[in-house]
Amino acid sequence: MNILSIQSHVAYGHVGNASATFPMQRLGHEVWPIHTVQFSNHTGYGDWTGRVFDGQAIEELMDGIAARGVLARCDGVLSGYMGSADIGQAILSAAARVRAANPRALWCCDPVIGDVGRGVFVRPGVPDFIRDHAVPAADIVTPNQFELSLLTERTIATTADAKAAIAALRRTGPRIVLVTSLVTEEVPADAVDLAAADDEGSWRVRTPRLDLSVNGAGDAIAALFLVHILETGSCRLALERAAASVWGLLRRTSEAGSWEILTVAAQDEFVRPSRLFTAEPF
Ligand code: PXL
Repeated sequence: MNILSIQSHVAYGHVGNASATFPMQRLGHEVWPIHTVQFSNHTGYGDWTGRVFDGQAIEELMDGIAARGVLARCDGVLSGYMGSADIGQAILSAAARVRAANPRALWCCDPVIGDVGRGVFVRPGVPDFIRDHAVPAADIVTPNQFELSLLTERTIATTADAKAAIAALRRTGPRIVLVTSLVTEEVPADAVDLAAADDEGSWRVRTPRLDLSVNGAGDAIAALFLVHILETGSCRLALERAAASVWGLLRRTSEAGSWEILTVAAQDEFVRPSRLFTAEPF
């Protein structure tokens, strides 16, 4: 398959395209990465160098790819960290161009806004753009709990709250929602849930909580979830596979005491996860 992946890139470490591209390639897919920013390292370090590209830079690359006559062969669009609302517009138009060329292509939008520990870490204007324009147009969205809560303007304390928020988000447009980290009152203190829903139902995978704080894992989950949806057509299988691979990746990262996820060293986890998880109805 061919996946157009429009997100940030870092030279050092693994977030954005530097987290998402290789797992998809390792699973045998062609990736067409377009970078929305090119930074030295992720913003969690507090300082970095590099620059944010603009919407025009992305349009130019889309024009060049379209000129190769290959857009009809694009099976999926993956988007993540936007950098600015102007880049968001360019992503929206890129997804529309792919869909016009291949109506079966799916757009998976990872609504990168922030997380529970760090709060909002994107520029002003980006969260509103994501809520009002990107999410409604996407086929698949992959918020973490913080982003789900912000996008739906709901407090998520219980499983019922989470289910209601997922349903509310699906009503705004996307057919499939994956919540990449869910900690509600019902989740044991030593666990983290992932939950996914589509027209057929909703499922949950419970993984042992790992004691680490790294960036870029959500970017890998969204990438893996999209390719497994494209491969299997099953939300439930895609949830199980993406959860197992990223849990294995994080376990290896935690054991190594690494500050960056071990995207390369733990690559076998993408193909044959060391531990499997079974999804339950949610
Ligand atoms: O993982 C999300 C992400 C994406 N892109 C950049 C980031 C982060 C999180 O820190 O800094 C540049």
